[in-house]
Amino acid sequence: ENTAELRPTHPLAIAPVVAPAASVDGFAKQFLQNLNFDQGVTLSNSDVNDQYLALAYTVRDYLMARWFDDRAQQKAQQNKTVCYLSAEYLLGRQLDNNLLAARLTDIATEALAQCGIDIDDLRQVEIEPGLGNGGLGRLAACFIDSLATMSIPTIGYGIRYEYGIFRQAFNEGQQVEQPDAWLRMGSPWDFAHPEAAQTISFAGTTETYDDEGVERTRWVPEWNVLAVPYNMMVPGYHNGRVNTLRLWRAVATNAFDLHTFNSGDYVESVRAQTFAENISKVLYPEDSTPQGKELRLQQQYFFVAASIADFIENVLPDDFDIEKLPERVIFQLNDTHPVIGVPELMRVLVDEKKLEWDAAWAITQKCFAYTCHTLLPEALEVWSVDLLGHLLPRHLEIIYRINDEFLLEVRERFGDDEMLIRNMSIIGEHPSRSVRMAYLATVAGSKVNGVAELHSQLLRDNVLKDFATMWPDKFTNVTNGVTPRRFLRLANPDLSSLITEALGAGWTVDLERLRGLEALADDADFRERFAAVKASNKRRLSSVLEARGEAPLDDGHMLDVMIKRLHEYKRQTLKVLHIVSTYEGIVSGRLDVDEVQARTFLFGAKAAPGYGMAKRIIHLINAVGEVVSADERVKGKLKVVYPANYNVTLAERIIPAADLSEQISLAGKEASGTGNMKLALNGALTIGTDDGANVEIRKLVGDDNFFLFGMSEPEVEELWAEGYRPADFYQKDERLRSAIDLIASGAFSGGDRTVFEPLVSNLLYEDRFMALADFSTYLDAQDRVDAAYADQDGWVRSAILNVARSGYFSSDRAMRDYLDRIWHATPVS
Ligand code: Z57
Repeated sequence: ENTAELRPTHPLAIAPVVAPAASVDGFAKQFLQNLNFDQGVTLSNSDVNDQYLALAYTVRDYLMARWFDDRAQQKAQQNKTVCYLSAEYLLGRQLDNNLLAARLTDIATEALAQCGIDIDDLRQVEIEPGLGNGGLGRLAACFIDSLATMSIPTIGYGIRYEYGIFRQAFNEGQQVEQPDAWLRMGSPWDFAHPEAAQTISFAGTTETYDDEGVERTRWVPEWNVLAVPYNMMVPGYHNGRVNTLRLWRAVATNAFDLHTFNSGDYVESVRAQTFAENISKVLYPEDSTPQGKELRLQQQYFFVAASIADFIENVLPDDFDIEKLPERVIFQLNDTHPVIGVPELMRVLVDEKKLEWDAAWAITQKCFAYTCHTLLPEALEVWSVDLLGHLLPRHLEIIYRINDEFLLEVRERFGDDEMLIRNMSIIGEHPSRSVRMAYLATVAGSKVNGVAELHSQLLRDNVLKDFATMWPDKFTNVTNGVTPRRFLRLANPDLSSLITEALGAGWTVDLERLRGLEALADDADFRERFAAVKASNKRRLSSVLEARGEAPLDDGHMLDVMIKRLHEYKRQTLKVLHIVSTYEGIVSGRLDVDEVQARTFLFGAKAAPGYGMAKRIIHLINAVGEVVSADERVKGKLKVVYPANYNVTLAERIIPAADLSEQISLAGKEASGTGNMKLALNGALTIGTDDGANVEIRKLVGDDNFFLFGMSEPEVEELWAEGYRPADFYQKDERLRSAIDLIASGAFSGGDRTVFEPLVSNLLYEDRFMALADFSTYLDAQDRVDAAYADQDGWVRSAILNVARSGYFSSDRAMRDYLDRIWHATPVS
């Protein structure tokens, strides 16, 4: 940042920065001032967006002094800083979170009311920064919230995409994607710092040179781009701490490509600059299925190289001894997306700081730790050697050397087992030569963790087995968590009040205190109040849906929700088969409609734009919904609601209203899940497989308060090894046959049998995620759900116990685990 030493003489410039008065008048004054002097409008001329922006500026003003302090302290202190490296941060709306953190909600509400403004109207206009796809990006946002709340010096580093996750619309039941121009109405929560830009280079060649008798290598890049940081405040909850989220934006340098500039083609060279600026243009919309596109590798290197340089140059003191780097930083790799940071730090240490290779490698290994978020083989990122070597020639050389030395270590340890060497090599040879980023991260990292107990175990047993044999102590687990501030305190204010009334306010930062609710599960009066909160949350959701043009929710319906990315392994089709089967039961007379439990099935899911099967499943859900919801024979007992564009904002409304949480992935495929935690914490009961964090949720809430079904992971493996034939299940199970036949008959596609044929064939002949094998136990479990729901008292009791026993899933606990097991960083006072 600003390195020039300013010597102000005016007394006001020397005085410490102070926040505006924390009073209704102080707030109103600051708000009106911001409206006038920053938005440039009078109150009577302002529109709701002006007012929202002025309100955001006002909240910022209250946090600013703390932010200055914490950044100054960051530079001065001796503490270790957690640098969270993540290509995604799915933040959700900022206003309410920041008001809450700064204890300003009531003051702001009253101050605005005195100006004739309903703060709720302003809340509505905030466009959430959707800089992530799903679980992984949302996890990063929860983590930085918890770290700020725990006073851990943290910098979140990432990319300021100009377009976040696409906006989803439906056209005749099919997904269409629209660009998410989230910056269009202004971005009051971030601060550009062009003076702190980093120049990031690409391509070119490497050469050796004589450096006073020492042969060294240097990279001679071909083109470059400026990385301009945008800082966002990350306020802790009620602790005065304000950490920083630093997101990088790509801006063309004056001479981005020396060749075109020197050729005299001025217009072409200016046009070519847009090429550089494309780097931070758009978030890749694939969740778990990397595309291997060059632009994506550019994005990864762009933000990681800028972050490492920024930390070393701007956060560490000027005279810092680089050999002490591991005492001052841990770079946490959020999946493989930032793993190119490993050879980048090596390049900085060896080529620029001129350290010996071995010393540099020892430092690098201590500075990185790696979190793996998947088990799906197609999700494990690999980069073709050609592409990586073209874009980052020096980094490829460094990766080769890391691999050579690593494979020597393997030989020393295990002998010349050539198959083992092939299997463990960071460079894969089949189907083509590529860099296995998860292996690079595992070799380089001080620790490797999975995101739930089962997932971490499967990593050790399968995906990274040989590495776990070699370095058993490197592997650990940290079960994911979610922030109770956003997902309970803010999203569910009525339940929060009820809890605070019962237990006091401390639960917001000490979620295990929810245990105190256990005793109240047997209190009829408390159950009644708890049920009233759930009913009121459903009405609130109903009006949100109505405002989006959906039908209102019906009273007396169980709200059965499946909200997550659309992916075959998550098995939205299994949910559809349940709906179709129930519908088919009613119309065929197998089920007495008057005996059927009234349910609303609510889906929220985006599909990656290039994922054809996922898009077909969306179409099927909408098509089934239309037929089932409208069929008079169903007597309104089954409704399907699928609001478009599920995002964090909508999640905050759906989760508090949910009765039943669908967590039905094939065992061994969902690394953790975090929606499952949010729903349990808000008193939904889970119907789920023994997968990811479901295992831990069930263990904590108890079998009586959880509906388990389906094969276990070892059973899945066994059936798969035997040779899975989904058609056998179709033949054997009459309910399944009828449901699939109904879809195949064209009943949901206006009689056209071709529309869903690819989907039906896929189920019958492939069914990679074994929906048919788990169908019958799923239906049995749904019968148990219906029976349990019929006893409302018992259901509410279970719901309360779910809340009471979900305190473990706070991201504060997850952060404590990272701190103890991986980071060894400590809070600042
Ligand atoms: C993503 O959202 C997740 C894993 C990935 O490899 C990628 Br890429 C994106 C998700 C997992 O699917 C969830 O199971 C997990 O809860 C979440 O990451 C956070 O760990």
